[in-house]
Amino acid sequence: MKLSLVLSTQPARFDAVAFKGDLAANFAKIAGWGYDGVELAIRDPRLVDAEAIADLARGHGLAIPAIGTGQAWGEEGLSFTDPDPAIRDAAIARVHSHIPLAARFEAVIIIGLLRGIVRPGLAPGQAMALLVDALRQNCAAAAEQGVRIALEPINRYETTLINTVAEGLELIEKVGAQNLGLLLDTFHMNIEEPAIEASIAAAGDRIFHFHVADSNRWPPGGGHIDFRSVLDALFAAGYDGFVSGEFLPRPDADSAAGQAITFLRSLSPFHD
Ligand code: LER
Ligand code: MN
Repeated sequence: MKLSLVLSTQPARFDAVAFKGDLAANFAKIAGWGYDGVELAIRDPRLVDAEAIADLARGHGLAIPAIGTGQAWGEEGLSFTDPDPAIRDAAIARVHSHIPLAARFEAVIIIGLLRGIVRPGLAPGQAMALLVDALRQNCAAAAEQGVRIALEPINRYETTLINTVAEGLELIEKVGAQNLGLLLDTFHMNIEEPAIEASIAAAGDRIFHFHVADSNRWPPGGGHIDFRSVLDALFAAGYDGFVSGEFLPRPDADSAAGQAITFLRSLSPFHD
């Protein structure tokens, strides 16, 4: 099992990213715990030094399996479904600007809250049409550089658009792009899916990336999700990508990262 941890390249409000800021120190720590990769949360690629990141990744033997884009929503309010076309265009352009970096690191681009939340003044059907249109544009541009895009079903308390795996798969059908798949996150799945394992099986080879946090968004092992059963289902579905930790820094970031890898590796005789 290849494990990674979410790391933000800039300070950010989103609290389930345990590591923010000082990139060099965080890469060293993440490698030191024994993780195999770093998932980067990047608000704007113009703010990062790609060479420095490549050097750090190479120096520590860490892969960069995924790039998260949600901070452009959280910090700047960009979204695919904003009633203002200028904001929608800026969101689409922002994703386009991640493509060269994703191609360089062979990372998937994550679409989480950048899809937005249906705003007053926009009917749900209109929001869905805007989302389909934005994803078609992003997927076409990404395909030219061999990059894949992973849309994350997110629980109902954070967005009104695409809460479940079934809705995600329906959206993929509508978009009709081979390089569009899903990022499944056990925290959201625990809230929205009838049975996590069955939904993983339904998503099958459309699972492009995987986030782990426990039922309370604490590190795996801190809540009541049966991770052995969930990981069994994930690997039975043929998934061979990274299992990426995105959890609250409880009791603190370092302890959470250490506990997560110890717990997940304790399952690894079944998932090596
Ligand atoms: C991001 O990966 C995520 O899981 C969301 O909860 C962001 O709000
Ligand atoms: Mn997530």
